[in-house]
Formats: sequence, C-alpha cells, structure tokens
Amino acid sequence: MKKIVFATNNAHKLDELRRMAGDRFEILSLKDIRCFDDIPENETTFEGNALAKARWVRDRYGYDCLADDSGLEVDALDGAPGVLSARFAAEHDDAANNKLLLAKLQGVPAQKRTARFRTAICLLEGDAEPRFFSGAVEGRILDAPRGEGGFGYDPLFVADGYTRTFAETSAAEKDAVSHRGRAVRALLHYLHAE
Ligand code: ITT
Repeated sequence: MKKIVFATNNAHKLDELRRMAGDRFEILSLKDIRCFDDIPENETTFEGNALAKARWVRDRYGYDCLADDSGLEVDALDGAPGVLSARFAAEHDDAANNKLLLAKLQGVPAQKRTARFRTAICLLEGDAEPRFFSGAVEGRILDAPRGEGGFGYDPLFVADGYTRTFAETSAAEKDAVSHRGRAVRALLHYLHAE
C-alpha cells in the first residue's frame, strides 16, 4: 500500500485526511516517523508554508510527503488572520483565537461578517515537482460560538447555504463542503489516477 507522511502536528487535520482517504493509502503521522521537529512556517502564503512543511519532512526523513497550510480570511479584517490563523491571539489556543476574532469584529453587522476558510495542500512525491491542491469555502462569522465539534474557528463559522456552524455539523457534512474536503478530494483524485 502506498505510504505518505502527512507533515502536520494538528491531530484534527490528520483525522480529517484519514477519514476521507479510506484504506487505499497509509497516511503516516509525524509521530509515526518519530519526527518531533518544530517545523518553521515563515512564508506569506498558504502554498509557501505548505511547501516548506512538506519539504522539511521529505528532505530530512526521506518519505513522500504532504502538508496542509490553512486558515480563515475575514473580509472586514482585510483577510486576517490568514496565514497567522493558528497563532492569531496565542499559538494553537483555539478559545483565545476565537475570542480575539469576536473582539475585532465587535459592532460589525451580520452582512459584513463574510469570510472564507482556505487550504493549500502540497504533495512531494519522489523527485517530481511539488503539486498543489487547494480548496476554499465561503461563509460568515457569527457573534458567539456554537457547537462542540471540529476545531479552530469552526464554532464561529457558518458556510453559505447553511445555518449550523462547522462545529455543529457532522464530520461528513463538514467534509462535503469544507476547504479541506475540497482540497483532499482533488488530491485523492490525482493519487487514484496515478
Ligand atoms: P500544522 O502546521 O502542524 O499542520 P497548524 O494547526 O499549525 O498545524 P496551520 O499553520 O495551517 O496549521 O494553521 C491552521 C489554523 O487555521 C488552525 O490552527 C485553525 O486555527 C485554522 N483552521 C484551519 N482549518 C480549519 C478548519 O477546518 N476549521 C477551523 N479552523 C481551521
């Protein structure tokens, strides 16, 4: 079976990819290959950071590798937090990040709270050029969190056409419309076609 390392320290991203990939591929985690590095993410685009993470692991550990860089772009904040989504208020503190987002949007009316999640996935296979798969989902930011599922900004985000947040929908519903769902389906389509 084809083995690919997913260069992420985010257990939720790993779960989402594994549940969508099924059993055609073995998705190894960084823990599986005993990589405990603090991988730098200094680029200004999702694609740049996804490439940096995938390259870091491929070059040092030798595996075919993929990485996901993602985030939330809020129109009323000129696209912030964007590539800084994981560390908007505090590094990987979802509650603090959501709280800061709500504070920055205080007083912004519902029709101006438009936003989107974006994902760029980078695949590095053998000596081939990097390949990118991207996905986005448009939606809006609520003025209070709702739901217990998902991760990150999911309790504040309602996708267009929906009334429930990504933290209130089932995993399958989130995958069907989410930025990562779209990017992962494009990735799987490419890998199946190889
Ligand atoms: P790795 O770099 O180790 O993959 P990370 O969580 O640091 O994990 P990113 O740098 O790509 O990943 O930051 C992504 C952040 O964007 C993530 O921590 C969340 O705050 C937010 N985010 C991304 N996808 C999301 C989703 O599906 N639902 C909610 N928030 C999401």
